[in-house]
Amino acid sequence: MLGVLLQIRARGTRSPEQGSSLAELAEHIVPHCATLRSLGPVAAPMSGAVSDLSARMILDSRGNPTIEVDCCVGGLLRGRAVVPSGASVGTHEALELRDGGTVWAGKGVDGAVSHVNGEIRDALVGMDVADQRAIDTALIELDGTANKARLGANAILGASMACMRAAAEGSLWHHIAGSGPSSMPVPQMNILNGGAHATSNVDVQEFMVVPHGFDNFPEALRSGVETYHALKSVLKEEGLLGGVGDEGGFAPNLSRNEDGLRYVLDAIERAGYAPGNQISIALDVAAQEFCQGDGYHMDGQVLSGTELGDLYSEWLDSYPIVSIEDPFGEDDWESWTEFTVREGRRVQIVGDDLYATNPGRLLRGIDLCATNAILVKLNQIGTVTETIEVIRMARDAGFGTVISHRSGETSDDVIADLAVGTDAGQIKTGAPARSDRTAKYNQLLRIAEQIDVYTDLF
Ligand code: 2PG
Ligand code: MG
Repeated sequence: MLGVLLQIRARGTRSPEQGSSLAELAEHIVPHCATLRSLGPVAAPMSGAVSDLSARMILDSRGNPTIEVDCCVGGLLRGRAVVPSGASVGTHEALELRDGGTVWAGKGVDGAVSHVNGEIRDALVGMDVADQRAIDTALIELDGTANKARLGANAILGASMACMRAAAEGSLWHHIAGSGPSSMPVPQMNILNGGAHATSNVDVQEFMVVPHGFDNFPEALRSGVETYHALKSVLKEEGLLGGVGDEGGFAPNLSRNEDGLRYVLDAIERAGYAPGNQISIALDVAAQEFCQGDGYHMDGQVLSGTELGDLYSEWLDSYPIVSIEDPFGEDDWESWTEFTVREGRRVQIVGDDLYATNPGRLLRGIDLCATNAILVKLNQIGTVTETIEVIRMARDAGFGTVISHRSGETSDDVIADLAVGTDAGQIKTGAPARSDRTAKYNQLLRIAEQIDVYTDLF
């Protein structure tokens, strides 16, 4: 399979007897099933019924409303979760319910909040908080739509994640992993922001550094942070230093997109690291954002999918790029396959908008050899159980798995534990700046005190 070169699967296999963890829960899920109803029984070691569930509106990192859910067991607050929100949102994602109208510029979440405080609370109170599968199945059935449009994926995911947190005794990553493998993920750190996350002229949404050539996570993180600061110096010298984008990376205007690669490469060297050996580059092109009827509008040109793929191949020849996310539009399957067949042995090709963490779309991608990796976002699909199912399916196909934040985030750090507890191998969570981004890195530093497995994936 195309992911072989990346040796992602070499990171360990899972035993079929994995206790009652969420990872094991996913293990039991028949990969091609459309619903969760057919799951086999899973033991629930931690008991306790949900005694209350309640939601409120809080603000995210862009100053937009989002939903926070509290889960009580035995009358005590045991789990709290906040739902993130995207800017470059794929068409195939589960629906994020917003109120519309003029209040909060249409982005209010009063409807989603009232769904949690009403129907969802009524359905979940009394259920065993440790039975994530039953909780998520109840949520899916209660909603009754294919894309969670009735109750809202934000309402559903908030409830699902709050229950997961409430069920965890001790570390969340350990609760997720159970007796299965866990590891510190290699981060993709978005230090130069463009696309929908910045007001610059840069089409490529994310220029990231990937500190893979290190013995442990804290050292890798430090090298990425030092490179972030080095990039600031590089851009300052060039007279290009302005503000930062939504994910904390610098957001300069550039003459052409390739300049972003050049500046990031300069920064890696200036920070004293070996490009390609210690730190490489990853891109999230988010090409759907500049895909129009007549082709891809980049650098003032209109390119076909084949021409855009050729441009990426030139970049691969010239820069230490290990991963390209969303190089083509979300429905341009042909271009994806053409590029992956040609380049999938020398670069990780990640589907984000293409898959939208949706098992059906992932299966199509596996069949078509459209990518060799998937980006995983909890709120694209809407429940914890379905997310872990998708991770399992991807791993079984030999795909790389990258657990991801959204551009609209909060201090909720659940993706750090999810990445570790599912042994995903990679995490994408922005620049090492702004507390909505550093919350995840800081949680990973805490977890690194307990786990030292850090594998060089590239
Ligand atoms: C992406 C994400 C996160 P958004 O495209 O991968 O970086 O952006 O949340 O805006 O979809
Ligand atoms: Mg993306």
